[in-house]
Amino acid sequence: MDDKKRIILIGRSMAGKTTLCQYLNNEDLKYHKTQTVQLINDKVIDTPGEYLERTYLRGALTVTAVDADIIALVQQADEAGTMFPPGYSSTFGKPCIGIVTKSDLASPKQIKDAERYLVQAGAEEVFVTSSYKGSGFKPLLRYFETRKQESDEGHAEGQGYDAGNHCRR
Ligand SMILES: Nc1nc2c(ncn2[C@@H]2O[C@H](COP(=O)(O)OP(=O)(O)O)[C@@H](O)[C@H]2O)c(=O)[nH]1
Ligand SMILES: [Mg+2]
Repeated sequence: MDDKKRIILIGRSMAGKTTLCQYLNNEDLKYHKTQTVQLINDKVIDTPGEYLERTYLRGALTVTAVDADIIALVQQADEAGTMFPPGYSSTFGKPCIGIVTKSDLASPKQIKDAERYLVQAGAEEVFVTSSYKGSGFKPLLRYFETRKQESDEGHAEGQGYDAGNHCRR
């Protein structure tokens, strides 16, 4: 039985997705080292920024996201504007969160704007992180924990599908 969560990272090139992916897998291992179950380790699906940036490739994201339990929209904290249209999350019909990356580079106002873009895109919760400073990951892991408990209560059996480690994009 496989009870880990699959989370797909969607965001533009250089937003920090691959770094985040590697960091999350590591943190998950550390956070849960006294327990037998990791929540997301090796279950973070990285995607190329081109899938979001080129309109004709956006369909590929929808297809890749079929294997995911949670959609994570990734927005770099100091990016002016956003690639995510309002209501974008409804494309996927799955729980959607927002992750602001590189908070170490941004002003408080820039971080607020990034959070707002993600909420407008349909993120039910937004997490502000920095992979360089290692900040913001505990609340994210707690979110996955809550999600896992909810699905444990819902149905006992997982799918048994092994997505493997998809960090290397
Ligand atoms: N300052 C800062 N730079 C970061 C952070 N995370 C990633 N980067 C840098 O941003 C660049 C793009 O990161 P990458 O993970 O490859 O982005 P991707 O294209 O979205 O996969 C790299 O040079 C990273 O070192 C962060 O939290 N803070
Ligand atoms: Mg990448």
